[in-house]
Amino acid sequence: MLRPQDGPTRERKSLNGMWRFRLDPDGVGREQEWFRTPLAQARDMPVPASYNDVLADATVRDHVGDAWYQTTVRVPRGWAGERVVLRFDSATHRAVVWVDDVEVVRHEGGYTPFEADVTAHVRPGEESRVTVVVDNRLTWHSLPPGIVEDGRQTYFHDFFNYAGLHRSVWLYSTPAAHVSDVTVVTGLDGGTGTVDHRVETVGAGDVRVVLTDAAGREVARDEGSTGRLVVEDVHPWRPGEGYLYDLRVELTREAEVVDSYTLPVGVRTVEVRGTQFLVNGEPFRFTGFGKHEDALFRGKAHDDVLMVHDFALMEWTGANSLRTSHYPYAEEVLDHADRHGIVVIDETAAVGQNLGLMAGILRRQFPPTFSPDTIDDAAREVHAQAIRELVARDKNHPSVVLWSIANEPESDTDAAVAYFQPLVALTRELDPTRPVGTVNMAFSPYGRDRLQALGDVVMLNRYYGWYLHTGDLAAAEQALQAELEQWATEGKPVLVTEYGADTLAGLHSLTAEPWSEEYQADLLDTYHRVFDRVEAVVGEQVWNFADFATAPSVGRVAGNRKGVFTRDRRPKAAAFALRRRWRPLG
Ligand code: BDP
Repeated sequence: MLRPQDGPTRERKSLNGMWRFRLDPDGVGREQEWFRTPLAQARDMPVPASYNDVLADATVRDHVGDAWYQTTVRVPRGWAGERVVLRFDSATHRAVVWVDDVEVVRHEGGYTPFEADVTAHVRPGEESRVTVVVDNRLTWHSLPPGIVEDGRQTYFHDFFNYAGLHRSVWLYSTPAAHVSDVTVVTGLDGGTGTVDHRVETVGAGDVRVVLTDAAGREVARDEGSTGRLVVEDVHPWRPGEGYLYDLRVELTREAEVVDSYTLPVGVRTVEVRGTQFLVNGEPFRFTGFGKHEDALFRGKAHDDVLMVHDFALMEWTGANSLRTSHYPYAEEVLDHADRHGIVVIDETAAVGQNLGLMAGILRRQFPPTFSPDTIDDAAREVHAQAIRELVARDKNHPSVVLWSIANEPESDTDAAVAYFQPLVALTRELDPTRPVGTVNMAFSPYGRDRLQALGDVVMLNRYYGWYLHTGDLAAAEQALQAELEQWATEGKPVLVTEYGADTLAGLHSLTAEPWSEEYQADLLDTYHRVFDRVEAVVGEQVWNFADFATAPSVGRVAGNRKGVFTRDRRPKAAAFALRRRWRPLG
């Protein structure tokens, strides 16, 4: 799915800014057709933002159900005769959209874009009313899953259920005949690069593709909707150096360029060979973090300032990678990673699919995780659609090297295998060029887990020294080493996608005291000693980059404190420890 862009044949108009906003606690707005009139009793709400923390109002923060957004937009006069599209970069967790009185699109899933061709419903030069109802309820059929009982929301993942319009909203134009999709797959053979392209179009015309280097010089061109461009003396994209070419895709009729779309392209390869993870044929070792889209006031809103700052802090630590735990991030993040050579593990919003674990944590009984009463075949189809949308959105990003289709699902039952087998197969079918896997949790260690066998890499979240052997790093070191040696026998690369300890910034201790800054740094050092002794370990991603908001719980102090930075991005001692390991030369 192509992002909107400005170009010779296309224009964008941002709908970001102040919208009108109203909660719908009784769920009557759809029936009363609130979209037909200016939203009554509305308050101001900035977009993009999670609505939860913007106002000083607990009913907004803890709202369960529908919330309404409304704005007006004047369609540029110059767009007469063009195709006009309304696009939401995300709406969490599901939405219905009206233009004036007409429903134009509905979408399930809070972290991927959706759009509607609204040409028939707008008039260039005139104003239109755009109304969106956003529903934040999590059910057995949503990703992530949850349950609503007596108006209260329970969920099974460890981050706050922020909702709203978290990302940009656009109105954009394209010509009626246009480029509707582009897929590139790149290859390297010595100093020669290849860019295979597949272009989809709507309407009559011929396709031409032109590849230019970062200096704007043309390096290859081709005619036709599929083909291979060959780049001599290629400048590859590589971790640490986000070199990008531009692929200009044109739809032409005779001498006229009807539509033009420019896609940044990084020429690189990814391959799993034995226990190695190869980028451009060379062993790659992941350092970095599991992150969250999370910040004060704005919740999960995308924000360029915060993004650039977070990448600067990651670079300061020496991180070369991140996992988009636990949902697809804003596309701006992937663009930035592309440009800066940061490697990304791209994850779906499948988190909390383990009711056995939650029974212990929430102290209540649950039916089996994967069953006709819980996560069933219909839920699996929602998951499949989320994978389709993720791959469709992110397939062309050189930074994305690995798909993670679930975090810590139940993984030791026949039902789990039956649920995941087709999803792994689907991911491979949609994208045969990237490895795929699921992330394993500690209660399904080697010998018990049955999902890692399905994936191309082993991904493990481990908390020895925190949830297990709390305060005893010597025992943690032994246990971690023993388990990693077992996983190494799988013959696949092993990535430790989470390890860490909750830490209250400013708490210091001479002894091995959990929650102190020294304990967090010592725990990371302990893990690193073990990683360096087990050759199959090719990835270390600390949990978490920064402290983040969660639902209230006795194990959380105003959120999860496993950040090596605080929520306002101040370093804890562990940040310096990581920098010493990942950037030994400063
Ligand atoms: C892991 C989860 C992650 C949690 C983390 C923790 O993958 O989302 O935040 O544990 O407990 O199980 O801090």
